[in-house]
Amino acid sequence: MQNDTIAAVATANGIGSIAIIRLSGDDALTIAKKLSKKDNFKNRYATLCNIYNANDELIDESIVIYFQGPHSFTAEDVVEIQCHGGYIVAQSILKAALQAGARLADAGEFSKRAFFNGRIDLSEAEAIAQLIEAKSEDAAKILASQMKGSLKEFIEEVRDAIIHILAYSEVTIDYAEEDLPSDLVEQIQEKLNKLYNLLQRTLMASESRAGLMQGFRVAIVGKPNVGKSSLLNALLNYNRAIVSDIAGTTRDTIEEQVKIGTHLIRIVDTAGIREADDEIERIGIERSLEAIEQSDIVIALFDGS
Ligand SMILES: Nc1nc2c(ncn2[C@@H]2O[C@H](COP(=O)(O)OP(=O)(O)OP(=O)(O)O)[C@@H](O)[C@H]2O)c(=O)[nH]1
Ligand SMILES: [Mg+2]
Repeated sequence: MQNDTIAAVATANGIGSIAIIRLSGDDALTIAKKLSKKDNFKNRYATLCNIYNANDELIDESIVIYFQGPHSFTAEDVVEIQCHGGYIVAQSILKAALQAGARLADAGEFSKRAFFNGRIDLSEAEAIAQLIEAKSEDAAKILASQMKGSLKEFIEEVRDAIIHILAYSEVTIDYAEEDLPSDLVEQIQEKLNKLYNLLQRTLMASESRAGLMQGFRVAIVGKPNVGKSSLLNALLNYNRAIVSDIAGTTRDTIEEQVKIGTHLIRIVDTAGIREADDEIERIGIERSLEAIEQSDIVIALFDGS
């Protein structure tokens, strides 16, 4: 059933000042009324409510906002319950909402409904999904503009250009006998070339942005004892990896995230590369070589002493 009412915790798991439980569908308001024992919700107004579970026990004091469809994210009736942050409270309210008739939303189901109800197109839905996971401020800026329709506009422009070219081509076929401009085929060729170059440039720009979007992966590699783990620890500002003057200390790859400037970087410390007799160390060295293959940037360290 398309219009059953879905519910989910919209905020990340963990401790925070608030958490949000979101409901969307025909029964969203009815469920909110049941949980709060209030029935005076005004469209787009924040209402302070006590929220109760199915046994009539108080779960939390929360702010409830009702967005009447179609003027909501999904274009359906939507209710957002802003409760105090923390895993237990949000999960208890979600459970109460499910007991009151909602169904647990699938991953991405709110955006899916927004898409099927014509609130957003696919490029915008994709931008929302990626914006949440943006790994740099620059990526977030690009995705925010995509969410507001910049990619959609670009695709529409390309589509219009293709339709234009198609119309020119059909004229040359349908009215071949007529007195058409002699350079019509050249005109079509020129338009096609322009479009081809534009798409090629866009594709290249999109590929060069991949690191920006997904976060750059940086591997620190070198011989044993050159200070790879020391560099990782210095970048992270805490002693994540064991450092010692014994060559071959790091056996396995160690991956961590670190924010450098406006970028979130995945940084990988690796086992020092040498001819190793030890089987475990050999496997570690193979992983170092794999890390080189999989990284966008490789920092090769050498002992300068
Ligand atoms: N003098 C000096 N010693 C350093 C420097 N960086 C690291 N060391 C020392 O060099 C030794 C090896 O450092 P690690 O960071 O464990 O070296 P690694 O490259 O991770 O070594 P493996 O894990 O065995 O491959 C330790 O005793 C460090 O204290 C540096 O810049 N100068
Ligand atoms: Mg090391």
